[in-house]
Amino acid sequence: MRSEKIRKKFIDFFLKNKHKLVESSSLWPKDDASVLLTTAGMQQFKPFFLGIRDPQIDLNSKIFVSSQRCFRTSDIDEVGDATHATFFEMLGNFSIGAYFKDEAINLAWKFLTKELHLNIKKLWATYFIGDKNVKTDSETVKIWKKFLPEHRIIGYGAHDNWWGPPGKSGPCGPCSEIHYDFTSQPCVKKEKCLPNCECGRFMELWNLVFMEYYLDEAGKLSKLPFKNIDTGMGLERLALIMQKKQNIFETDLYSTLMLKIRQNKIFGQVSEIEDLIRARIVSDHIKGSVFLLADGINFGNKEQGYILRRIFRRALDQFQLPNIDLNFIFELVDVVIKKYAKNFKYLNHRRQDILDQMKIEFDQYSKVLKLNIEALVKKIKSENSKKQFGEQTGPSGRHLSAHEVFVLYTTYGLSPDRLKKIGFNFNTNEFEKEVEKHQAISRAGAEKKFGGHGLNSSKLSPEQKSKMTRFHTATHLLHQALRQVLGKTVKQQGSDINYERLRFDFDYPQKLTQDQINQVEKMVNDVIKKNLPVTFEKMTLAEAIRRGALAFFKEKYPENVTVYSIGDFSKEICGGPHVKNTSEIGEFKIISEKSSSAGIRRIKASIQP
Ligand code: ALA
Repeated sequence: MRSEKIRKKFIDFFLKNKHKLVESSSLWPKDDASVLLTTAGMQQFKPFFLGIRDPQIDLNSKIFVSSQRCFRTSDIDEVGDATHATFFEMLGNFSIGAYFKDEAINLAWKFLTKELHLNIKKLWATYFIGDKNVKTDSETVKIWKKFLPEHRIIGYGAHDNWWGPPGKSGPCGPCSEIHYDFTSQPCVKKEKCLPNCECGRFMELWNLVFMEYYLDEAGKLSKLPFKNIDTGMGLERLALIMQKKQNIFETDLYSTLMLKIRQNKIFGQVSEIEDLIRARIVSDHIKGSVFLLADGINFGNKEQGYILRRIFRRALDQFQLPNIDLNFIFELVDVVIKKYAKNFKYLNHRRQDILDQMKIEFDQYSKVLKLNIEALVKKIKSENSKKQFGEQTGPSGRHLSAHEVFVLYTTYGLSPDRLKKIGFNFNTNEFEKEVEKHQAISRAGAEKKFGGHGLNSSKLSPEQKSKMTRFHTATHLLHQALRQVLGKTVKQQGSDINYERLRFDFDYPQKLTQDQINQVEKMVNDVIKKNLPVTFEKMTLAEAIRRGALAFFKEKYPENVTVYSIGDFSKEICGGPHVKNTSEIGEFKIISEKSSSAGIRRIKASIQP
């Protein structure tokens, strides 16, 4: 069964069970500062889990199915083995306060055994044994006993059976995993060879998360407004089982890529196993690069751009120098696009941009590879010892401090993988911590920029502040007008204001027509001319949602919120500040409308006095 069919079977099964299909969201979750990339199907449902948006109002359903594109850096060092990838697709079903454990387990069981006819004897389940905060999940055990013998239902602690939150805070909960048993022969661990054993006998297939908790930044656990379901099953892993393969790279999701890479002998004289592992790394990393670029991420030294640069250069690092050939990389890009374009239609439109960006990065990295690395290392080491910065490593020798690796990386683009390859040693964990430290600093900057509109900055003149306030109110009008003209599914994905223009990102699958742009602009100006009062009220979050206020989630909203209303036209949860009357805004003009990334449009607008 090819992957296309498996994906379709999954979606059709849940459609038949009354779920609503939602498209995969972007790999770049722009409105959520708590994560860098989309790592799970639940990402786009977070505002619903948190209770700050109502799925019934937004999407006219409470239960959903999706095949979500995901990217996880946590598994980067695992890539090359049988089952790990950085980019993958997650098949999932979701319930926002509708069904819970019983139905979720029943549905999963039915799909695997009745639709796909998996051998029941191969399936095991796990559950959460409890900890000091949450008790043993005996309800789940009871449900599984309807389907599985007791010895194949195994309890684990939070390490294995508590999922989330992705990032430091967010929705989370105990989970139950379904594992596939490749052989019934236990390893040397004998009766302790159980799901999660590292011998390779078991593969985690499907994770059912009972998402009813919220973890805040301080580590405090509280209940979410509803008991939700979030499930995820890797399409690649399911394909491995359905296609009776030994590893995901032999499934149709990778086979053409793998064949092309291995036929071209790009790695030089390496052992068979080394050749295989390098081919897996290249196929995963090129695929991941294509998808990250397609979602509008560009190569860089920070945040998402850092991740993209890291995997793309790591793919190039596998080649034997000087065999790297950009045209060959481009051929691989086309293999990826061809394989996925039916399901991810935007890939074809993004192709040229992907190739252009890759060329720039490729040229830049080629220059780096020609540098005299030994001399650079020497230079950095001597600078480091002068500054007495962090761990001291001495002017010579092959050991580098985390900070030195970081500087070599950010200043010269020398990837840690390449440094290791040419014989330098350093502590990778310490290096990752150094990166994380810098990511955190830049993220904190981004959050500040997002939250406060910079209005408190003392550098702004009173005129500039007043203009930004007018832009802020105009942004609410624009948001509402877009929803009226294009439909209720339009949601804000990002907003940025300075005293010259407003910028507004929202999800919408295609370019707006000139007629739609005109209609939106006119609607905003008509409201402005009506001299509507802008008022605010404080209320509970639940009340705000009940009254239909729009919310733009980033973090969890507090229990009490401020709702700004502009006449009857718009109602939004917001911290302000706003003008008192729309007449203060002036004439609203849309300057541009274009794509900001896959499925996201960006409008820039100005106001005339
Ligand atoms: N969110 C869950 C996971 O990623 C389903 O495993």
